[in-house]
Parts: sequence; C-alpha cells; structure tokens
Amino acid sequence: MSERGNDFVVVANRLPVDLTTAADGSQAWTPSPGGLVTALSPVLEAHQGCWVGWPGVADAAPEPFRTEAGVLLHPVRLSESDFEAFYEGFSNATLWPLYHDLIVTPTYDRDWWDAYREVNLRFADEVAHVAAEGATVWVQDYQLQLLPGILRQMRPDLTIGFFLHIPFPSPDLFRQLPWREETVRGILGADLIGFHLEANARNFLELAHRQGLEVRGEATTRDVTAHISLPGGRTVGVGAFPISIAAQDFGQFSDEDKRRVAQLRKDLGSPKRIILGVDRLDYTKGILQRLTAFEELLETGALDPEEVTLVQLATPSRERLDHYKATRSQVEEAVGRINGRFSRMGHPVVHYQHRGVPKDVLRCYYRMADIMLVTPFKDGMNLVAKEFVACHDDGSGALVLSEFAGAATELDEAYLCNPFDIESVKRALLNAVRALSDAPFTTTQRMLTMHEQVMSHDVRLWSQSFLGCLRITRTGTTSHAPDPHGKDS
Ligand code: GDG
Repeated sequence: MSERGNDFVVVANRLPVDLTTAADGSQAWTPSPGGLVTALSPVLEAHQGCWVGWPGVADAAPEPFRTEAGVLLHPVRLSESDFEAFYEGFSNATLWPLYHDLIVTPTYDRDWWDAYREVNLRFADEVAHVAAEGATVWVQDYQLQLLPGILRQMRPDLTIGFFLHIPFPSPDLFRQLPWREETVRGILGADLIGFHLEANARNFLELAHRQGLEVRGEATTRDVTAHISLPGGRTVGVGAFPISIAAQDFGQFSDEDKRRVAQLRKDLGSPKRIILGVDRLDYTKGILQRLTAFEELLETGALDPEEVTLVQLATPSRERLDHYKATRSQVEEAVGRINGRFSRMGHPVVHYQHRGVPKDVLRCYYRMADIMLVTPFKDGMNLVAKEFVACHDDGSGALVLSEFAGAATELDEAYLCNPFDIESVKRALLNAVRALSDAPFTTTQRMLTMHEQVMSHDVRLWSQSFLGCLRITRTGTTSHAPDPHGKDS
C-alpha cells in the first residue's frame, strides 16, 4: 500500500477508529465515523485522502490501513507519558480552560509545553511523510496549533488549513499563556485559519494586530475577507466557518424508531414533560447549574414533580483530571439530593446516566424530549443543540440554549439564557415549559425556523466552504487544494 502521494490530508488529535475486543478476546481496529468523518468523507474519498491521528490507546498503533471507502488511516503513536503531558496536561488543563474564558484556572507547566511541542513535531513528521507534493493539509483543533508552522518550514509546497473547534479567547486572556508568541506563530503557518464565529476570528485578528502584524479587512462568515500579512510577504486568510451536523442522519424517523421513542417515554413513567440534557461531563457545560435551576423550580412549586422529569446523559470525559472529578461529584451529589427531595419510590424526578448511548438511541432521546437544556458557560459551537433541532422536523419541542454557546448565533429562536445567572436559566426553562402548553403555535414556529436553519446549513456546507476558501487563499500559487465538491479528481 502506498503511503506517500496523498493529495488531501486531514490531521486531528484522534484518528476515527476504536480498538474493539471480540467475544473470543481478539482485538481489532474498527473505523468509528463521527461528524468530522461524515463532513470530510466525500473529499477524502475523491482525493485518495489520508487521515493522520492518534488511535486512542497509549503505546499502541495499528499499521496504516484503508477504510472500505478507500481512506488511508495513518496512526501516530503516543506513549502514556505523552498522553499525560501533551493531551491531559497542556491540551486539557492549560489550553482548554484558557480558551473557555478561565471557567477554571489553567495550569502553566513547562514540561507539558515541551511535550506539546514534541508531539506536534511528531505529527508534522508523519504528515510530511504521507503528503504528496503540493498537497492540501487540513489541521484540526487546539491540540495541534504548532503543526501549521512546523509543516510550513518542512514542506513549503503544501497548502495548509487550520480549524479551531473551541472558542478563541480575547487577547487580554490569551496573553496569560507563557508560550503565546510561539503558539500564534504556529497557527500562522496556515494559509487559512477558520473559527466557528466571527467573534473568535476578531479576537485572533486583534491579537495579530497587537503583535505588530498588518491586518486587512474584517472577518466574515463562510468567506475570507480578512487577511494578516507576515514579514516575508506571505498572507494568511482568517474567517468564520460555523460547524454543523450531518443533519439528514438525525432527522429520519422510521416507524420502528417512533415505537422506540414511545417506549422510552413509557419507561420514564409517561410524564407530561420530559427535559433532556446530553453532554460530555465537562465543567464548561453547566450541568450543575441546570440541575440547580430545576431544583429551585421544584422547590417553589413552579414545576410539579408529578408532571416533569429531567433526563441527564453525561458521557465520561477526561476522568483523571481533578476539575473533571470535582464536576462529576458535584453533579452526582445534586442528582441524589434532588431525587431525595422530590421523587416518589419508583418515580425519580431526575434520571441520570454516566455513560454514552449508541447514536441511534441518542436520536430517540432527542425526539422524545419536550425540552432540551443546553447551558454551557462557554462552547465553541455545541452540536447537541443542532442535533436536537434536527430531530424535531414536526416542530415539536423547545430548546433552552446558553447565550455563550456558539450555536446561539444561528439558533436565536431558542429560549436563550445566561448560565451564570440561575434566575435566567429558571426563567428560560419555565418560559419553554409554559409556552409548550399555552402557545403551541409559537413554539412550533420557533422550532421549524431553527429546523430549517440546521437542515440548510449542515456539516457538508462547513467543509465545502472552508476548503473553497482555502483554494481561493492559495490562488496564484501551485496549490492543489481539492475541489470542495470532490469533482476535480
Ligand atoms: C467540541 C467543542 C464544538 C454526546 N453524548 C453522546 C454522544 N455525544 C455526542 C453528541 C455530539 C458530540 O458528542 C458532542 O459535541 P458538542 O459540540 O456538543 O461538544 P464537544 O464534545 O465539547 O465538542 C464544541 C465541537 O467540538 C465541534 O466543533 O461544537 O463547541 O467543544 O455530536 O451527539 N454521542 C453518542 N452517545 C452519547 O451518549 N453516540
């Protein structure tokens, strides 16, 4: 199998594979398609594409292999200590809290930074190995911010895009980072830098301006009208590209699915209203705050425990980090307390599950829920909000959404709230509950408007618009940036 000569390379911290164990104990690597895979598959497939990433298990790496659709998966090996310092440490205990506006205090550790640099270098070596002359490389997310700069040095022939999936903070926060110049230099190795929101892009442009670089134009959405000029003459485009979901995959409900939805409702005791939360168990997601709001509404009698049930699905995440352990304890304590106060035997008012569910089951939960509670303190986009909306093509249901989620820019027909203000969360939740009974025409209109927005702005549009702009940014050079429609191969 030829590993060189890939015209289009995606690089992400994680490879889209899982290590699965069969009944006989044998282990195999199996592709695990997620949103990013769905978005990029047409381009990857049309261009002999290659995906470079860590397979998710320390000190193990399968041989490179092709998926059924012909995409080459190329693993990068990380040791247990790389995982601790690069991934858990610098990525998730330094950058994650800093970029989410200091919801918890970031740790600045020099050894973690060394590991971050070293792992970015390793990724760059692997990419340089698999990318064809003049190939396009699309680097994903905060774990790999140095990669564009390193690759630019190693392989000036490449067209490089970089997309950040989490928020980019204001320059006043960012300047805390002891390695801020090197980080910005790394990102600026790209030809095009994409953020979810114009506000994130503006933060980056402001930072570049403060570092003395020439900035021209304003950031816009799905377009490149802002540019940063670097000493030496290279120009970098900056724009907003709001990510979305494979909307079609969520919205289609067969009769079998509908029976499943009805059964789920029955399993919960057929309450009048079901409120749902679905999150990775992360302190940015505001799970405790939404539980507190729910508890206070039960306490005052604004909500009746005989009529409402809250279901919280919390997928385990970054479980070895202290802030994540603390968040889990607080959430589970609140669930226990609320149930202790307001449940009857056999009828808990909060159903809590600390494990994931398969995607086809998750769709049924979304469809079953009357109200979706999405209350992050800060979120780059939040796909859960869009997935819920995609599952309500009939206009049923209502979305309570934090103003601090990127999705609020597009889903402004949601019941918006400020998660830092419990009264605001209570108000939005109560308004949604009441509107479903008192103003069904309004709630239907609001949901249908959001549904139309999500269906017409899916993840395909995201990847097409980014890659289209990347092509334009490199126009006049020897770029072979792929046609985003996958037709030019
Ligand atoms: C980062 C940014 C940005 C959750 N529980 C289950 C499950 N999920 C899936 C959801 C959704 C995904 O996980 C979570 O995506 P979010 O966007 O909500 O949040 P992050 O994980 O923080 O993602 C975020 C995103 O990157 C993309 O750029 O939107 O702002 O933080 O797709 O469906 N899936 C299954 N079972 C579960 O129990 N199958």
